[in-house]
Amino acid sequence: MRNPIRKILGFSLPAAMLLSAHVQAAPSKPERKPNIVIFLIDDLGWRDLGCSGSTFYQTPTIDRFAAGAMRFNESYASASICSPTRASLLTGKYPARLHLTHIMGGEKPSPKRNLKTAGWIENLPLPEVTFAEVLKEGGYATGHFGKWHVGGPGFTPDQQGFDVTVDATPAKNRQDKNVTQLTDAAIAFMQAHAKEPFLAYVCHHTVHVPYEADEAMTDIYRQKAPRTGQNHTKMAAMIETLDHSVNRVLQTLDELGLADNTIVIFTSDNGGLRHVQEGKQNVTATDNAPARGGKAMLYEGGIRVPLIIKWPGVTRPGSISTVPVISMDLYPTLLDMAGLPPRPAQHLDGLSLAPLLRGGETLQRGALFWHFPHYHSNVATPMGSLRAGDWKLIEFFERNRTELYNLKDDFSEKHNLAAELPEKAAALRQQLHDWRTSVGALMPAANPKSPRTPAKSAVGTSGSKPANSNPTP
Ligand SMILES: [Ca+2]
Repeated sequence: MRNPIRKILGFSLPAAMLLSAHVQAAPSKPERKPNIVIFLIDDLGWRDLGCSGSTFYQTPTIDRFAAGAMRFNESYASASICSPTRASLLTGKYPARLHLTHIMGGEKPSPKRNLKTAGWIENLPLPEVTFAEVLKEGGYATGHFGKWHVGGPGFTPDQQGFDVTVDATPAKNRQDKNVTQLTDAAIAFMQAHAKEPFLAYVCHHTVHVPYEADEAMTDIYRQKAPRTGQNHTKMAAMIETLDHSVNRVLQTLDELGLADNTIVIFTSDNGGLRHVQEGKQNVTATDNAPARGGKAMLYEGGIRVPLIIKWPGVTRPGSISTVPVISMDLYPTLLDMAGLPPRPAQHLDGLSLAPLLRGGETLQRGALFWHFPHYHSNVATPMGSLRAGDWKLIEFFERNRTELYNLKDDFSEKHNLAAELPEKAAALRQQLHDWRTSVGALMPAANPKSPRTPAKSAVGTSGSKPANSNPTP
């Protein structure tokens, strides 16, 4: 048989040389690292978007964005309140491992409480290497816009890898939780760094209390608010304003010609707040149904959050993952997507979601854990939890009591199976205790000033002082 190559060239070349000649003939452009935009929303519940089932809130931009991205239907926050989730996301570690398990300014020990709250740190230690520091080292311009809440003076975003940090200026009569101001700053940053890879970490203060919204927009929702369920008109207006922010940022990426090389992530720091005091009334802030509970609780409503990721050219538009994932997974995921080597000594508790974003269906992980050894107003007492497969166990430390649910059969956590399945409950409880020991979690102590003495076994032995405690206000 005649060699077709020889026929064309008049002489024969080894195949490898031909391949090499071909590659050299068409040099590819040097690959530019993808830009990264992360929206971290405050207190936005898992069902507070049109694409996740809300019929009252209007989020056309985020819904359209989700239709072109991957949505994680079983996404969790690392904690049911702000600061621990934020610290966890930045470091890739469980809040319990960081000993940053409560909010800045959280409830201190009180003689009225049954347990003496565990110690915690309020300032994320500077030796923690945040994902921003790694991206900065990797050549990224890094900007932080909005809420920080993991450290006071000396522990600010510029100390943790952000070149630029802009927070909102509190202003009288503001109508939008400073969403417009922060969006303007993020857009100016993206425009200024359009020619180099950038990370824009947009941490809106919305939709946290106090509720502030444009009156005309609120009025439109007043006309159509249902009597029950999601019906808070200012919340609806705040969510619409948030949608406008996302729209402006995505439009800017289009205008700069960067949309095809920008990873966009949208998520929240904890579940939706269920009730808010307005005057003498306790009204519905948002409704996480069919999930039970809300912010500060370890029921699904307190820890389930939206997570939508668009990795252009990789994620299949409109795809949905049902693998349980958690805030600290974002750190190794970001390094993976940016083509940077992992930092396994840092993001100890996170797993890269890149395999799922590429279309895979599993992650090699046994269970997810939560630890809240504190009190939070009248909503939360000290507790811990784990999810393993379809099983969910919550341990309440005050009463030394557990609740066990099968989320597949009972997503709303209505039927406590702890008494029915004592062996299952005991095994999961042991798994939770073993995990606490493995991460050095701090436990509440008995409160000698309390009129009631808690059951002894509910109180931990890990001590109540954080080992690396830094000054707390
Ligand atoms: Ca929050």
